[in-house]
Amino acid sequence: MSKQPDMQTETEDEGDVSPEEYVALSDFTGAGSDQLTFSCGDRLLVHAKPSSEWWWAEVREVIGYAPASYLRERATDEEEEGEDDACPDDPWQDEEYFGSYGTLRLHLEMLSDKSRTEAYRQVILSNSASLRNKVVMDLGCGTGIISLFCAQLAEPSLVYAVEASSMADYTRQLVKQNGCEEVVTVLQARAEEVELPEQVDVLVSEWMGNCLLFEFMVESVLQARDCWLREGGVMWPSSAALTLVPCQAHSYYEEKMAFWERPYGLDFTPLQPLAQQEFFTKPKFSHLIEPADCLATPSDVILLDMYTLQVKDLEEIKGQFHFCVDKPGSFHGFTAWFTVHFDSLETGGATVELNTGPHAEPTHWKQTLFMLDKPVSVCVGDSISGTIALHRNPIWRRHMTVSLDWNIHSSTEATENCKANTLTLHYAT
Ligand code: 6LC
Repeated sequence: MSKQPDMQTETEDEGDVSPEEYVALSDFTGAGSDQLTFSCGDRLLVHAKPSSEWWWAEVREVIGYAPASYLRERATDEEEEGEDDACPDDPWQDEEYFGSYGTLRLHLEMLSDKSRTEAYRQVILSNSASLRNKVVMDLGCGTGIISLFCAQLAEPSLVYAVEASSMADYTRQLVKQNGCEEVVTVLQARAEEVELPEQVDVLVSEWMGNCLLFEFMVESVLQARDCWLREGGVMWPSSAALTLVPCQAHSYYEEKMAFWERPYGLDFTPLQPLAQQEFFTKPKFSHLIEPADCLATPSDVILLDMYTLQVKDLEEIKGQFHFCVDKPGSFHGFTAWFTVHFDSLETGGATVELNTGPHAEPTHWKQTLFMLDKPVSVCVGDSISGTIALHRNPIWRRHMTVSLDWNIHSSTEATENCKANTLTLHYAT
């Protein structure tokens, strides 16, 4: 373990602590002058680890921040010779991932989320007639709530409840306890490896992560669709949208950045660049934005069609935005959230929606906040346009980097920010 940089004196920094050697697992292009750009296989010297996501490192005598998840510790020369691939043992981190779903904490959080759970219940209820005699697969069933709704509110012929974690043992008991064992079959397996005796009419799953895609459980759903969904079968959810809005975030900015201006009457502003790197270069996942902090009308930037989306499409997903500021204020960042839609099994039947945005009931996903380096004051009529790109981490398959590239055009010449301001920000997860 290296020492935390904030515990070092300057002399220690230069003398005692020798940098650690790391190897780049993949290419990375830095955004802005304080992030490094490097190629797969490059050797980096890591000088400090100010946060778990971004390290202060050196490559070819250039110093800057590098995303920790792109680096692996360099083995000794002898070990290095024997290694020909840089892949970690488990890029999906399945042991840790399914381990956490083997305990109750996350299931309690998901089941306590009324908007989420009621949305799935509503989907089953409003399609109960059409679900009669249908075969359903519930992918990642957890405690089996969706399968139990199917069995109790409709009359499917069978529900295959697939769950990879050890929770599956309990799910089997819950199915029995609620008298649904004739209809619901619990299979403890990764969906990618499960063998079903037949194809299914409906593939239902609650796969959405923070900022929609984090965890990338959606890949398992797409693979199951291609293997097990019959021609003309239904996907629930059927589509998903990621929505973005430019916003104010006064209290978060105060808490993490303005704090350093005059704590206890002292000037701590030299710490602000560190604060920026530590707090603002990763998304803040558990943000709840007030509708009043939206500076423009939110806009859908990415739309996913669950029937046509392919696993390879997940590597890089891009969207565009063009916002017209309708409220003067401090532009602190962008907030993102998602909405999913469930098509009806009946033609012309009503669609069910699960919306995780600020105008709907809060969910356990909350919203995701991406902070800018510095706030920009904006006026009514200014326009903020740009692109968003979700880059799946080439090594750690459940992670992604979000890049926002934006510029502001001021509506009034008088505004100090009237020049176009283009900036790309990378947020690593
Ligand atoms: C749902 C996660 C549940 O789905 C959790 O119980 C986890 O163990 C299970 N799960 C995830 N991926 C798979 C898979 N490939 N095969 C079988 N079970 C799986 C909530 N998480 C999100 N909505 N993100």
